[in-house]
Amino acid sequence: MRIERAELILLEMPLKFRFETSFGVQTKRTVLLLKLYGEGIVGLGEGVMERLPLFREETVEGAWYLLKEVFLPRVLGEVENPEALWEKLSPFRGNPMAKAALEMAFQDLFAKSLGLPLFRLLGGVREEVAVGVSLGIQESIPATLRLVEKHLSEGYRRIKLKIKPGWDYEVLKAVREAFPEATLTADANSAYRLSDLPLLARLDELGLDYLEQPLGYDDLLDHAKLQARLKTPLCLDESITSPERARQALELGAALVLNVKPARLGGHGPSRKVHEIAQSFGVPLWMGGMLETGVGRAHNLHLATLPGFTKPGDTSSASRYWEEDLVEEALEAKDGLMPVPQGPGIGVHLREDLVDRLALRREVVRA
Ligand code: OSB
Ligand code: MG
Repeated sequence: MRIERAELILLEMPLKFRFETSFGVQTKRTVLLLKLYGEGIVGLGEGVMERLPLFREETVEGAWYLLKEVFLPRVLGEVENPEALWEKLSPFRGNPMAKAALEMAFQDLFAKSLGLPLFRLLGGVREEVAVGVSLGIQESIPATLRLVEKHLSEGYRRIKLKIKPGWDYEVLKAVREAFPEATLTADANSAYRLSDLPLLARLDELGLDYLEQPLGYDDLLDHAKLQARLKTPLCLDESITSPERARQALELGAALVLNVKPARLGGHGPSRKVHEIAQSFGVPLWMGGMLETGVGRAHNLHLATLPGFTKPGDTSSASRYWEEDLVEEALEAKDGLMPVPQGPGIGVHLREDLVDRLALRREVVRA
């Protein structure tokens, strides 16, 4: 299966909720969609980089440039399987989000060419994925309690609250007191320093399942120092950008849990390596999210069927995020379980009418 042609599409999707984190407020997603064509089949990928480098360093414009001018010209008409694609991309350093958009679209195309659902190719072992929700910073504690109650009653299996300095211990304590049995976690998106140890140590009394990325977005060492002082397991997200970084994090003791986002790791291939490394350390995984449309979320669900994903992920129902999703299939959780779309590849189909309506820019690249 060779890629004959590619199309890059930039579009904007309004979010149904205001999503506040320690690094900013999001009210819409900027989506870089990638379509790969070969033998009459289409493979789909989604970039999760944003306009501004507030989560990691990559940006939409940087990824657009790299895909159009560097990565696509090297793989179009050239590569026949995912291994050959990694080989072509391997000289280029970093930029895992841009590489992932291409790698994941190609994995979809490749699985479709074999007539297999992607999870079969990846080594998945289940057909549904346990999920929780990631809730942004709210205007008050009562508003947070109402939101947590709503999502627990919808069946979500874990509540993750975004925290930042000044919005941490009190809100988590209130939620813990109101819902003593809930599986509760907190995600700081790098808002703290090691010198915040006194505050972070107080979180130990709240029975969090884990604390996600409290320190620097690229840090391992300080997380290891912090983990040595906390009972609460640390989970790394931003800091894990490759299998090597995952191995180093686990060797250092910088985390006891990992958040896997294939779009942050360079795609499904590198994510499977992270899975293997985590298994060898006995470290549990869960599937993260970047507010993806149905394209990226379908990819995430397929990967989350691997055996090491033992904690509930962030792939919650499409109807939480969007009035209209980019795909025809409704990706909805029932009882906190997301069915994995069946059918070849990622098993979802683009709503071309909606893409046409929302597209801000499109570009075709040929072999
Ligand atoms: O840190 O996990 C994160 C969304 C955008 C950027 C970073 C993160 C998130 C989320 C939301 O937590 C996960 C989702 O619902 O897709
Ligand atoms: Mg996170």
